[in-house]
Amino acid sequence: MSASDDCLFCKIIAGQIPSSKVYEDDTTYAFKDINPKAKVHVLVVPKEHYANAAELAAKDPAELAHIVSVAQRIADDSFHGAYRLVFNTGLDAGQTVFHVHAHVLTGEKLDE
Ligand code: D5M
Repeated sequence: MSASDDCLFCKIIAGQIPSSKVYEDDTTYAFKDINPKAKVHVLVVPKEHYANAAELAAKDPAELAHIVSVAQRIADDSFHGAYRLVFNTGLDAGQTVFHVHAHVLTGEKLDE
């Protein structure tokens, strides 16, 4: 699936809405969350539009694995490789943007 016209994160990836970029490669984009819940809070997204983690896992599992490796790299650079990875999936789990994104929380010791 390609960019969705009314998707906030597709617009961020396309540079139509500004973001604080942390990492980018051919398939993946990472940027600082606008409402950080940890000292370092980065969103890692595939450039292709998938609604949620389950859809990404079904259609492009290699990209899902790549997102985990990008999260690891961010945590290696920020906090000796320790991090929390969250995919909110569905309205009732708090998903507000329906372009799959991994929340990478790191940069400090996290509450249990
Ligand atoms: O997470 C959606 C996340 O997206 C939430 O933590 C805020 C963040 N967000 C929303 N708009 C922006 C922009 N413009 N830049 C950076 N971060 C943003 P969810 O899991 O869907 O609740």
